[in-house]
Amino acid sequence: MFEDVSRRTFLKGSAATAALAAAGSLSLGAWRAQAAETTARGVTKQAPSLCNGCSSKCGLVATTVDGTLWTLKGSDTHPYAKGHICGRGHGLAQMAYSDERLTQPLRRKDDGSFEPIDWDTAFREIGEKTQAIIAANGPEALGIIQDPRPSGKYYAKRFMHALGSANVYAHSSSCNLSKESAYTQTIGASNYSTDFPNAKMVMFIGRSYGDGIRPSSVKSLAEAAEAGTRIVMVDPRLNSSGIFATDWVPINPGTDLAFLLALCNVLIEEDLYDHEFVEQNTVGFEEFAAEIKDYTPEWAHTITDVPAERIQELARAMAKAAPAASIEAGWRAVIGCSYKNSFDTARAATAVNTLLGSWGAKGGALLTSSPKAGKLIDARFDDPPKPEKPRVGNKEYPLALDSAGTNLAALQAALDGRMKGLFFYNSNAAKGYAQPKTWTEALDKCDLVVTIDVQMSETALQSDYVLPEVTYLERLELPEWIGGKKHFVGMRTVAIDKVHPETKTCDEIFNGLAKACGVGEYFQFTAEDLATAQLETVGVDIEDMKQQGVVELPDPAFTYGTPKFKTPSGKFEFKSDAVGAAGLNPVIGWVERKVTPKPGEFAIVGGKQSIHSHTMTQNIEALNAISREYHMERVWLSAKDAQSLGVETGDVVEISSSEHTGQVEARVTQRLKPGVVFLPTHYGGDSPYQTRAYRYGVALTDFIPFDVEPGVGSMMSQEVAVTVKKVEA
Ligand SMILES: Nc1nc2c(c(=O)[nH]1)N[C@H]1C(S)=C(S)[C@@H](COP(=O)(O)OP(=O)(O)OC[C@H]3O[C@@H](n4cnc5c(=O)[nH]c(N)nc54)[C@H](O)[C@@H]3O)O[C@H]1N2
Ligand SMILES: Nc1nc2c(c(=O)[nH]1)N[C@H]1C(S)=C(S)[C@@H](COP(=O)(O)OP(=O)(O)OC[C@H]3O[C@@H](n4cnc5c(=O)[nH]c(N)nc54)[C@H](O)[C@@H]3O)O[C@H]1N2
Ligand code: SF4
Ligand SMILES: [Mo]
Repeated sequence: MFEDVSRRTFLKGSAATAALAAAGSLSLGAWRAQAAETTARGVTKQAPSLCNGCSSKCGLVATTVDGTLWTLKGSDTHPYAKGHICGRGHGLAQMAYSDERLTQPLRRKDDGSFEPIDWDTAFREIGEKTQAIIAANGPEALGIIQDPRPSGKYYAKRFMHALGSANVYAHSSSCNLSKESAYTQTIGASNYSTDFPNAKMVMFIGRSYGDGIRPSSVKSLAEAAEAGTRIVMVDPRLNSSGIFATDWVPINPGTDLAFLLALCNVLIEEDLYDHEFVEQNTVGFEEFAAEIKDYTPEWAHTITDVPAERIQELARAMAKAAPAASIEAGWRAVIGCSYKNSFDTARAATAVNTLLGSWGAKGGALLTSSPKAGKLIDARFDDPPKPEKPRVGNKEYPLALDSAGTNLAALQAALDGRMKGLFFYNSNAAKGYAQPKTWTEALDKCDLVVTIDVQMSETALQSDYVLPEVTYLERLELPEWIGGKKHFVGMRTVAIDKVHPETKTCDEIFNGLAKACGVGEYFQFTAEDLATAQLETVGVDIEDMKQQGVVELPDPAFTYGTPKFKTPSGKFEFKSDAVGAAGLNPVIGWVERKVTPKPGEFAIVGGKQSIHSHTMTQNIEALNAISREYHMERVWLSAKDAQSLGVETGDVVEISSSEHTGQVEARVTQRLKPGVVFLPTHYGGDSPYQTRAYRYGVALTDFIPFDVEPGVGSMMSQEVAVTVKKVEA
């Protein structure tokens, strides 16, 4: 429950969010004086919400003074926040008050500029154009792409299905699609977690809790390090989780699959694997063992540049620590969407865990369950009929996780004229999901492009209509169901007063669009109506939810022990018929990355920075200012390569690929493997409406040729080689 807070609580609040109310920078003394004055003057309130800074959607509590945001604090009860939100979570709150927000609907003119229009006109024109596309090409010529948000994922799907189209896509092809698709084939679940409190050894394959932050993950890693757990980071770069690691294993980018197969080779050839687990719980072991016979540590060394003895030592140590040893599940980078072999790299990671017998073991790799709402009785919430035709892309990319699909299939369909109308919700696909030039070409060919956003993103910039949503702190959304060892439900409530009168909430926008498109009968309720009904099914009163923000649901009674693998065989699948049917090797085995840098070229890898999210935060005033202060946009070069190129920190270098040439300052470091350059992924904006982000730094997506991972549909975000040279001053 949130009672009104005292002045003391304010003084404990974060300086980052205080900067929202206090324009410009203040000394602590001046800020305290202003805090005291403001709180004495106004009415203070607290309300819970969920951060929108990334897919973690951490719980938070917003404190307002007279309806304006004053401070944010991480929710104590939210399982990902555990009392904290990260720097992005604080900074993102500035979005509500940004001077560069979208404040009214816009229509693009022939010359590419935008003119404000009213909502009725926007809805009417979009409705007419949508209906014209359906009449001429059928509903399958329409699609929607969204980065799943609690209300967004529900309304996007309902809207498309009501129109008769199955073309609903998440952002995943540029995030975790290969991983989630691979795990679905091997373990029958799209993700798993590490039992950190009991683990003896954990290996990270290109995943950094210290950069790609979730507060609870950072906490569990720090505690494991404190407890003496052996923590191995396999990464061409010593990432910011390095302070918690016992081992850094620098590796050639895109070769992790060879490393993992060699670990398996040692475990099998030296007979260090868990025979009982393998016999009782797996299929295809014989074929797998035959497949990897030649993938010796010596073989892997020639590909990965990791010494054979190091691979042997790591495999033996994992076996010794088993079953309290595992490969951590990863997220994006190498197993998520980066290479032609990302899918098999992810499969191989789960194979290691299987040989160690760590599934369901204390200290091992855990499969947990998730809660969901029960069946709703009210007929208003009944689903629209299932669309007749399957989603575009299902045939070409049959391994893509069903709940995500691959938006790149929609892009390909737009290029060849099958897709005529695209909607985007909370998604900057045109800058983040594949080569931007290819997106531009595809969007140019569409008859209708509609983007629902809060700022003028690169995708909005290329849309016919731009619809402004209120920011996350200004809206109530559908409940967010959170799984794990315990179950929770969280929710956004209206935490701050609406800032711009002509902005609307997600449900208002989709209800308006649906009505204009002639399918309003499926949208006869508000998000609050539906949230109330969904919460009732689990015995939670929405008024309690509005107070608490996060509620723990009945204990799912998690127990250790071999989990049920929801695969076709009911077992771990070293060999999968579905993978074979998709044209890939049914058995987990070696696949080479598509592009291997030649002598004189560099591999380029990207990665998160703790204070930014994707493209969304680059224009946030406070976060952009921090980036500029610390030159965070710089490309990393290893000391060895810098020396041979004659480059020092602060020098401008030119990076060139087959697709793009860009200039940026260099940061020379010992924390990177020679032959590799590292580019933070949050820079190089192309929207002139975002003046702070515009052309500040360079973007990795610009350098990547458009291509799609076979069978799976990921963007292969690092399949390119670059050259680097110093730009003489
Ligand atoms: N600060 C911040 N945190 C975030 C997000 C954010 O945008 N910003 N987004 C959230 C989301 S949606 C995601 S998907 C996660 C992503 O979380 P991560 O997957 O951890 O993110 P990345 O930074 O892309 O990659 C992690 C590491 O992989 C390394 N790497 C790159 N290529 C290779 C390779 O070929 N092999 C190996 N072994 N390592 C490689 C990089 O050097 C980097 O240190 O972060 C989440 N948290
Ligand atoms: N260049 C680049 N591309 C990337 C990444 C990267 O770091 N850099 N990361 C990759 C990863 S891991 C992922 S998960 C994806 C993420 O993909 P996206 O979710 O598309 O992430 P963003 O690029 O941040 O774009 C989010 C868009 O949503 C808008 N937005 C923010 N808040 C709201 C809101 O409340 N309502 C609405 N309607 N819109 C809102 C933002 O203004 C922005 O235009 O991107 C991938 N692609
Ligand atoms: S990890 Fe940070 S940005 Fe992501 S939801 Fe949590 S607080 Fe927000
Ligand atoms: Mo992501």
